[in-house]
Formats: sequence, C-alpha cells, structure tokens
Amino acid sequence: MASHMQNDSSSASAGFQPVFKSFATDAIHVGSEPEQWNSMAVVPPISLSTTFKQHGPGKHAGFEYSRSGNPTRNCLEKAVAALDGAQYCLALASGLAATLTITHLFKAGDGILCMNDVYGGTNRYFRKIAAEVGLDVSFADLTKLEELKAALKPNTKMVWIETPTNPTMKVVDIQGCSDIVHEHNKDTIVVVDNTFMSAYFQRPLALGADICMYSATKYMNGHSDVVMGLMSLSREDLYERLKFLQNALGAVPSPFDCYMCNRGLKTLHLRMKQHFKNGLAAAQFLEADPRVDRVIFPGLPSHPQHELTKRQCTGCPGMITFYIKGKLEHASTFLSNLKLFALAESLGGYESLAEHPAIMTHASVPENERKKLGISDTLIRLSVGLEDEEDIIADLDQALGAAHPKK
Ligand code: P1T
Repeated sequence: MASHMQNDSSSASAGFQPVFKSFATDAIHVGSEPEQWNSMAVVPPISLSTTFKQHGPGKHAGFEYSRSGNPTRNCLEKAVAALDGAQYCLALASGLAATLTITHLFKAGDGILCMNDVYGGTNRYFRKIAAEVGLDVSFADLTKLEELKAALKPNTKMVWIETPTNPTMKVVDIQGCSDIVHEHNKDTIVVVDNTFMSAYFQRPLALGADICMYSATKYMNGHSDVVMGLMSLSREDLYERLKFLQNALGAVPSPFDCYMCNRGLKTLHLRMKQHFKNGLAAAQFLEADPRVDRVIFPGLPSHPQHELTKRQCTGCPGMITFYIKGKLEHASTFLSNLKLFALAESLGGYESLAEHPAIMTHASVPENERKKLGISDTLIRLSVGLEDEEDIIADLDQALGAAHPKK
C-alpha cells in the first residue's frame, strides 16, 4: 500500500495511514482537462442540453441524451473515479438512488446482508422496499467477523457495509469482511457506504470491496447545497450493468448539481483535514466533560476500534456521537440551546450541525432495533464544521450548561 501513499505531517493524523498519493492534484485536475472543450475552458462548463445532435442516425459524438450521458456529469465521474483509485464512477440523483440502483442488480430470492447499524433511510429502503419485492434481507453486526461468517447464506449476493456507521460510529474491517465474503462466494459483492469517511480518508476498493458508494450530499460535495449519490468500482462487468441501470432506471443528477459537486471536490482534501482537527478537538473536550456520559469518535484512543481505524483510514471526519448525562429532556435542552451548531439533519458540510438520531434521522428504524443499537434518547450526533475551534467548543460548553445548570 505504501507506494500509493505519501506522508502528511499534521499531528491529528499521527498513527493513521499516510494520505493517498497525488490526491489533491487529481481532485483538481482529473476530468477537468481544458483540452476536452473547443473553448479550452479551465473550469468545466455546465452542459444543460438534454439532447445532442447526431451526424447521421446512430452516429453521435459521444453523447445522445442527457440521462444516458452528459458532459458535466462525465467530468465529475472521472474525478471521483481517480479519487477512489477506481476505473469507473457513476453519479446518481441521491445517495438512496445509488443504493436502489445497486440493489436492482438482484432479483427476488437473492440475499442481501446489511450491517445492522446504517443510515435510517438505508435501513428503511432494505426493510420496507427491497424486502417487500422479494429480496431476502437480513442484518448482522459486521464488526464481528464471526457473525458475518454465520450470516452468509448460499443465496447471499450482496453484503452492505457502512463504516463508520451512522449514527453509532462502529468501524467495520473492510479487508477482513471482503476476504470472508469472497471466500464464501467470489461473485457476492461487497459494497461500502463511504459517506462518513469520504474518498480522502478511506479507499474501500483498495481494501477488497467491489463498490464504494456515497451520499455525495455530505462531505464529497461538502457545502450542503446538493443532493447526490456516487458509486465507484473497477470491475468492468459490474460497471456495464450499473451503467445500464443508471440510464434504464433514470435516477440521474442534474448537470448543475454535477458541476457543484465537482467544484466541492476541489477542496475536499483541505476541508477533511480541518474537519478532522476540529472534530478531534471537540471530541476531546466532550470526553473530558462531566456532563457527558460517553463520546464515540474513532479518532480517540477510547474508541473500541481505534486501532482498526488507524489501520484502514488516513484520518477521521468531523462526525461525533455522544451520550449526554440525564434523559431525553437534557438532550432536547442541549440541542435547543446550541447557537453556532444548527439543529438539522444531514452532515458533512462546512457548517456545524447537531441532531437527535432517535427522533430525526433514525426515527424509521424500529424502536426495539434502536434500543439494541444504542440509539437512545440521550444520544446526540454532531457534524463538526469548519468554524474556529474555540467557537465550536464554546457553543458545546454553553449548551451543556443550559442542559445541566449549576445548582
Ligand atoms: O440523503 P441521500 O443523499 O439520499 O443519502 C442517503 C444516505 C446514505 N448513506 C449515509 C451514510 C447517509 O448518512 C445518508 C443520508 N444521511 C442523512 C441525511 C443523515 O442526516 O444522516
């Protein structure tokens, strides 16, 4: 792996894998080559045309109709493929559109094994839609490789990993899982939802996964102004089938959104380094605070899979989950009193956000499941943004003060 990487001297990333070689250069240049346009535009134009003139029937210059292919989408897909160390990338209309497009690879009776803690909408899609059209959906704690081994069945066609998980920040061993799954059946695909880590901190394909997918709505775009999904892969047969599905299902993003996301990628490396720095500072502050029960941040030595995180990632994003001391009313008071953090769903933008998973993003997960996973009334999720570290910590401090006033 070392030959693909270069060193990063920042102290936050000490002990983690070195950053991927030429990441920033690729983010800025791959797919944006001026020579592809007659105008030699340095910034890729937004190609809004839905259709493309043909020289003769079936004789086109690479594009026919904007659902099947679009020049601005092409630029984005090339850039993301490079950042994931992949041959190919496909952009979809949302993270969930990417999930459903991938799931359309399968038919009734095929098995899908999913990590038990995943984004609430992913859980809802597999349980309420995929299962109801006849897919055999099951869930297991994939942090335990023995549990994965026991859960694989002869009909298992896809294993769905999210790491770190949303919202309880469990870290799954991608290489360990991929080896077991491919040994069980080399045709069973391993998909990693890489939304939390982004391409900057984790390369699932290099760790044996078949598809790396994202809600690009989060860190990849990074500015909370685009809803989009992405998937990267290197297997040509899978790519051909997924490209067919991208067009045939039609859940594609607009050229404007592709332009925006590609623009966001140009600063991914800078943003992620700062998210890590601010996230670590906030996590350390919370961990030392007596008004907090427990902090879950894979960049802290107290995280149960901190060593694994250092082995498989180049750093950590600004995602922190913590349990506030007390009951639901303490969590509510904390969230209602934040001033710099906005109380809102989503994550991965430049601005700090906070939310209550049990009531907000994971309300669609059945209550007994939420209990088992630890998504309790006192669990709070933070997406630490790029504001000044002191201001972030001061806001957390004053909101904790509101929830637990000094007697
Ligand atoms: O929202 P959309 O772009 O469709 O992506 C869905 C999705 C997929 N995977 C992960 C890990 C996610 O976090 C999400 C969306 N999550 C939120 C909206 C949230 O607040 O957690």
